[in-house]
Amino acid sequence: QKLKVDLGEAVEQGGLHVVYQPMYKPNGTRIECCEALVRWVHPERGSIPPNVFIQIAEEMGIVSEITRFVLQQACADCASWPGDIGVSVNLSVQDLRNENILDVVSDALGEAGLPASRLHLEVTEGSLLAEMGVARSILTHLRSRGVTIAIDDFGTGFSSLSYLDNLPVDVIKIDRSFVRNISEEARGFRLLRGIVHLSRELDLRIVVEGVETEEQLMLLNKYQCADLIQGYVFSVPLPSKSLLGLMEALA
Ligand code: G
Ligand code: G
Ligand code: MN
Ligand code: NA
Repeated sequence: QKLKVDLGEAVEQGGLHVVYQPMYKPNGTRIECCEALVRWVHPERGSIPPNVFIQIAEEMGIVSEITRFVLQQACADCASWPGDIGVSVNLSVQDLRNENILDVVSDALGEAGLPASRLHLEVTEGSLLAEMGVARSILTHLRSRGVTIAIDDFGTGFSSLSYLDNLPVDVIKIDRSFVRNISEEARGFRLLRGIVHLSRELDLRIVVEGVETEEQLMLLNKYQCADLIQGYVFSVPLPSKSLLGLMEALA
C-alpha cells in the first residue's frame, strides 16, 4: 500500500525514467528501432521491475499517465537520434479501452516534431483478446496515421491465429521463451520457424526478442527467422544518451 502511494508520487513528480533497447538487422550492421522501457528506482527499495509497478498502476487506474509520460519522453528522445531510427512504446491493456490514447499519441508526436512513421506501438496478444472491439478501432486509427503496430510477446497469449488476419498489425515480436533453449532439432525452434513462415505469408515483419548468445543468433540467421533481432547479444537497455554514439556509427 505504501508502494501505491510512492508510485503515485513518482508518476506525478518525475520519478520515472526511460531506457531503450535497440533492435538490430540480423547481421548487426544497423539499428532500425529502439524499444522504450520504463524504469522506477524507488528511493529506499531500489529498482522495481516494470511488470510489478505497471500492474500496480493498472490497479490504481493511473497506467495511462505512465503511458503518456513514456510516449512524450520516447518521442522527444527519438527526435534526437540520427537517421530515421524509430522508437517502440508498450501500451497496456487499459490504453486500448479508451480513445483518449489517440490524442495522447498525436500530442506526443506533435510536441516532439516526430513523424508518425518513426513511432511503433507494442500491444500484447492478451490485451487484444481482452479488448477486441475498441482495440481494433483504436489501432486502425493509429495505423491510418502512419504509426506501426506490433504484437508483443507473440506466441504466449493462447490466441487464435485467425485474429492475425483481422487486426491492423504490421510486426510480430516473437516471445523470448521460443529462443531460450533453441537448438536445430528442438520442438520449440521448429515451432518458431513455423510462426516465421506463417508471418511471412501474411506480410508481417518479424522481431525475435531475447536473443542472448552468438549461438542463438547464428541459428536464427541460418534459417532466416528474423527481420530484426532484440536482445543482450547486441545490447542491454540503455539511456538515450549512452546509445547516441552507437547509433551514429550504425544509423
Ligand atoms: O524492461 P523489462 O524486461 O524489465 O520489462 C518487463 C515488462 O514490463 C515487459 O513485459 C515490458 O513490456 C513491460 N514494460 C516496460 N516498459 C513499459 C511501459 O512503458 N509500458 C508498459 N505498459 N509496459 C512496459
Ligand atoms: O515483454 P517485452 O518484450 O516488452 O519486454 C522486454 C524485456 O525483455 C525488457 O525488459 C528487457 O529488459 C528484457 N530483455 C531484453 N533482451 C533480453 C535478453 O536477451 N534476455 C532476457 N532474458 N531478457 C531480455
Ligand atoms: Mn515490448
Ligand atoms: Na516480449
